Amino acid sequence: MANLDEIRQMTIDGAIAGIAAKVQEALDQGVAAETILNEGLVSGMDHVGSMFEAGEYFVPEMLIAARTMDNALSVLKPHLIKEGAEFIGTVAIGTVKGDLHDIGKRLVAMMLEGAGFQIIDLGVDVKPELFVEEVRNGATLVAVSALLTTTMTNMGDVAKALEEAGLRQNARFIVGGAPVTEEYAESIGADGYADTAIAAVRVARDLVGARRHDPV
Ligand code: B1M
Repeated sequence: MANLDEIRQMTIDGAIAGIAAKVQEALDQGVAAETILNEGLVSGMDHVGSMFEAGEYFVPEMLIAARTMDNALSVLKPHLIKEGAEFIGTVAIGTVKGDLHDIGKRLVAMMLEGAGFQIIDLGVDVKPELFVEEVRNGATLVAVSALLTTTMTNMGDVAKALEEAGLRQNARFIVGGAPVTEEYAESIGADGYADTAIAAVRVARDLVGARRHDPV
């Protein structure tokens, strides 16, 4: 579809100024928000990553692509989340310590918010202690994102910190992000793993819903 190809290409080119109007145009033509996200923006971002690996793009180009995606998401957000969902619980979400990637994490936060979670977004490069603090304050779900093979190894520290604070049973712990796998999630003692933002909602609902029925 012409618009999706254009949106993909604009993401690759870093068309910060024009992307919002193009996304709105696609929405007006009836293209689903999820399709615009996955086949336009995320596909474009994957290509940016490939160009970086090939030495054709550098960090500044990745940053410009990220800002382009930010502008697109501001238009897409109301279409990706459903209003008026029943409150399910509070989630403390962040990108793991050492990692500055935040687009995927923000997408997960957006979807969880739409599903009825209250969101405490701790940002990027989040120390384990900050998650612990939010669980102490009542968060029932901890969601951690990692985009680097070198930083995903820090995810286990979040589970350890919760354990050491005596709060591991107070919240469910889910992880995700491009390099993370289900096996890895299990190996660090996570309660759940999701490969996409939409899958994260399903996993979060299952875990927090199930926990509500646990005898305490
Ligand atoms: Co970086 N970067 N980056 N980068 N960057 C990647 C991740 C990389 C794969 C590019 C590549 O080489 N192909 C590569 C990692 C290689 C590896 O470790 N295997 C890489 C690298 C090497 C680096 C630096 C080290 C580069 C350098 O400095 N030499 C550096 C690291 C800085 C740091 O973090 N300490 C770096 C920096 C950056 C920028 C800051 C410039 C920028 C990020 C800006 C920002 O986020 N505001 C950036 C970008 C933009 C990328 C790429 C191109 C795009 C990432 C993105 O936003 N994708 C990326 C290549 C790629 O992903 N193909 C790349 C779109 C987003 C929607 O997808 O985040 O995967 P994603 O989220 C998905 C799923 O993973 C999932 O849901 C989302 C969709 O549904 N998901 C979850 C994510 N979190 C989840 C949590 C969940 C569940 C699902 O539950 C809790």
